[in-house]
Amino acid sequence: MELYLNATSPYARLARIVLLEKGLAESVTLKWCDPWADDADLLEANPAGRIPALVTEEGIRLSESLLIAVYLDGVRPNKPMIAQDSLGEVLHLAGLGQNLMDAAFNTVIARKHYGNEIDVSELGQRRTRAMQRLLKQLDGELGEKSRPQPLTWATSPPQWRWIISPLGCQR
Ligand SMILES: N[C@@H](CCC(=O)N[C@@H](CS)C(=O)NCC(=O)O)C(=O)O
Repeated sequence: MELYLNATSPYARLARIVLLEKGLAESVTLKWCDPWADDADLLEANPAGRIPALVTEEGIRLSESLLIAVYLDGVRPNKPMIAQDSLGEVLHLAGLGQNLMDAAFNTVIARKHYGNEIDVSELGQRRTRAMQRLLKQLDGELGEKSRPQPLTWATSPPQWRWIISPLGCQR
């Protein structure tokens, strides 16, 4: 398989985490690219020019991080990460997380292209309100007790540090 990615995309990171968790790291060639530079190979894999994009062993081209995650979770003989009886609940939480990621990512990209003042535009304010609601909802649903330990540079296994370092986690 081939995975198109870069070092900073939260969406590509999601796909790579599933690869690692599923024990599929050895089965995939990582294709580092710049999605903003109309990379020809990436456009072949995903005409939208966005990462992550996955080309399967059969040559099927997949896009969209959650769809890629669902595909990878089904790859055999490795055990699925999501138990069938909790699928609905897991996808519900994944959807909230994905919406949060979209709002945060679009905020960053809009600032990069139009300056920080874009935050006070109607769309900028909508994204801010969406992030506030999503964080509140996730906090409420996950609760203090079930929340995993915060992932920091010190507490994370070395092989995960490349993932958290671009997130600005403490070193
Ligand atoms: N909904 C997509 C979002 C993917 C996405 O926006 N990727 C960004 C990198 S973080 C990208 O490739 N942007 C390039 C572009 O939009 O042209 C997913 O979940 O995979």
